[in-house]
Amino acid sequence: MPIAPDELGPLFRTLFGGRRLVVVSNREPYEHRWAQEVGEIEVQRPAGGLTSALDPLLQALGGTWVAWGSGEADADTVDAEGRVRVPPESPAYTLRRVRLTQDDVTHYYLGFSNQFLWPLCHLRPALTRIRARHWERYRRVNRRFAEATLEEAGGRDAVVWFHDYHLALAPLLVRRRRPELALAHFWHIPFPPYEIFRLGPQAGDLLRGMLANDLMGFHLAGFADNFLRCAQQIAGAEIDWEARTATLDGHVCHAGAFPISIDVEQFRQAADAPGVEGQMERLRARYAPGGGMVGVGVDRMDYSKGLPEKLKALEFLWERYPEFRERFTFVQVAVPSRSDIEAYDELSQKVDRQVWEINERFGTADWRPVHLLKQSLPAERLAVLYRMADLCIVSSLQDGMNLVAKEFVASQTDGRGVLVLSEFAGAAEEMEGAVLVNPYDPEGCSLRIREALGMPPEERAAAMRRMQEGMSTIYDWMESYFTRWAALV
Ligand code: ADQ
Repeated sequence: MPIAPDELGPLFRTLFGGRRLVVVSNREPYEHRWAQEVGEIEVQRPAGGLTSALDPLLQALGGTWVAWGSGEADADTVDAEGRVRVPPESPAYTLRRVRLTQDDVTHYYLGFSNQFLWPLCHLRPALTRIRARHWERYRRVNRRFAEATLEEAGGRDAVVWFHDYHLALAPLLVRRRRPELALAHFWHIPFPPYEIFRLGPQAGDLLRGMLANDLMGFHLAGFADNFLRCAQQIAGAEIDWEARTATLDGHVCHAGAFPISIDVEQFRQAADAPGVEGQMERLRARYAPGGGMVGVGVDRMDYSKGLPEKLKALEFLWERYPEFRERFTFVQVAVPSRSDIEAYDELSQKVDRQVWEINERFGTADWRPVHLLKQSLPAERLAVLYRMADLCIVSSLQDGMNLVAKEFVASQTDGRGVLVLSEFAGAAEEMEGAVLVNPYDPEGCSLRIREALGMPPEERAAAMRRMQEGMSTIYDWMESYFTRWAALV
């Protein structure tokens, strides 16, 4: 039975007693910005499955969230300690903002986190930039996060939950000062094999930081195993492979697989809301005015998502199988991401070029094969797009999980659509019913897309049902993570 969102607060209290929850992440759940009108401050909730799922839990428990204060008016809304109570309309917990300078953002965030750790963990060592000042800032900012976390934990017994690759060093800094605290970390991206991770000169420091946790969570068992092997080979930890633990300096860190998911109900309800059928008709009229099938892709503009590879596969499809010209249209939503980094800017230009070439080559007066929307869409609009689509293509070259695959399945309330999914997305391990593809092989991929488009309705519906029935929620994910963690501390 899936756990209801409002059962998580009571579950947490049962598991951890009166201990205070402190969540630590780079991204914050509320951002203050200057509104258009002079002198007005408005609040924005950055979109993201994790922030929207953790926010109600913190509201129920009244803990603290430590994060980078990235909004331009953030500093004007906090007290002298950098704290603000949120949500603004009915304050329930504390948001502790860590203030970063432009140099911090350049070197810690865009530099070490996104030009070293991100490409390394996504098996793209050629894209890494190793710079002493990136590392120096990463260490400094991790120290600032650790100090803020220690202040928020106070003298009380706290449970500290770190998120992601921006904060690999903070756990050790906290552990050294407060050895008795319960510390866990969830790593949202892949953890690479030893042969790749060791390429980083700071691999040992990063691992020692992470090993200070009681629990290191990953999406897949394979990532947890990679982490343990690195801990053994690089940091010299002692590994118990059966129990999946790494012991270093007398401290035991457990590694486990916790595949994340989404708020399934939210997407299902948005896809089934009143008025959606009219919206779907309008979308179809816009994208496939002559009828025919519509495919969608929804990705951040990131090289790990395999956008050029997806477009190449589509190009092969229209080239080799002309029957799909004017009968199959593709809508790619690609939200700009990290555009200050050269590799991302180049990718964006490459994708523009490819789309232009495909449209020049196969387009007609009445039909455009690919519609590229470089914008962010609210979850409700994504749900309508997902439900309308006959096909969704997720072509990641490497992906921790990939939530788009799950959002598409949750929104397919008519069971008409087919999920074409890269075998290199974590989601492929659990989504039985998806048509698996290898995005490095565009010709093979185009054949699989062709098969998917030709799949009879009963077969599509059965595959979709299988995936829908097998899908857990983000609340189940938290339940299993907390249950495991509580058993260790
Ligand atoms: P991401 O790399 O961001 O997350 P993903 O899991 O696909 O990748 O999540 C992207 C999210 O952004 C989805 O919820 C999607 O709806 C949203 N999104 C994408 N394009 C959008 C657009 N144009 N408009 C609005 N929303 C858009 C990292 C890891 C993943 C892992 C997650 C969670 O890289 O592997 O699944 O964290 O742990």
